Amino acid sequence: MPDLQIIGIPQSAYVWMTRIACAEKGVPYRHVVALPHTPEVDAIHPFGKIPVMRHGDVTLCESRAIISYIDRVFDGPSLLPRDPIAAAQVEQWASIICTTIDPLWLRQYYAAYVLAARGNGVIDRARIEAAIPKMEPQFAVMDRAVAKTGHLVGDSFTLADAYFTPLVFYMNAVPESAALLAKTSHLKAYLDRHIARPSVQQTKPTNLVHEMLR
Ligand SMILES: N[C@@H](CCC(=O)N[C@@H](CS)C(=O)NCC(=O)O)C(=O)O
Repeated sequence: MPDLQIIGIPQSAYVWMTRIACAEKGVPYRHVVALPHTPEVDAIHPFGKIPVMRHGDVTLCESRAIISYIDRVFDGPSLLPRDPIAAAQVEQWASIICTTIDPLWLRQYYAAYVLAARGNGVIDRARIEAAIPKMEPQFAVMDRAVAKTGHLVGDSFTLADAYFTPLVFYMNAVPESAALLAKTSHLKAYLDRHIARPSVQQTKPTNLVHEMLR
């Protein structure tokens, strides 16, 4: 079997999700650290986003497509339940996380810290203040979603949790969202539980971009 490469920086939530999926399945891979819009990424993703994957002659982009390929090609436990309804519910949450949660929590809110760290160190407070009132109801929805079992679907760790845990981790890392998280009944406990998972610990990024502001 040729060498499997997961390409992208470890701080990317989508690279992290993909690496959690590999670790859960026990699939060995080489992590090639590369920023978005660099030649090895642009060669695979039409819009230069990470992660991208190489496996012999096979190249793929988009975390969900990469994880789907790895799940079918390699042996090991799947993060998708066998039950079709539960599997569809996992896909439903993964889609909601990518299309609704991530654009607000990471791209709008956490990006204020990333942009400050990469720029002049000044945090755009208006960007944060605009995001927080929109985040509050989403935190409440996600708090309810994990209330019953501590998982998004069923009572075991699925791909939905592999997609969600990195986002909650980032929310706990910066002050306004950490304060929101501290007020939740279940979401902080959800993070504490899943962050301790070996697959999550083994792949957890260090040198977080916002830490450069301290
Ligand atoms: N839908 C993509 C999202 C990937 C994504 O947005 N990656 C970010 C890093 S976390 C990126 O490459 N951003 C650069 C850009 O959007 O130009 C996936 O599931 O892989």
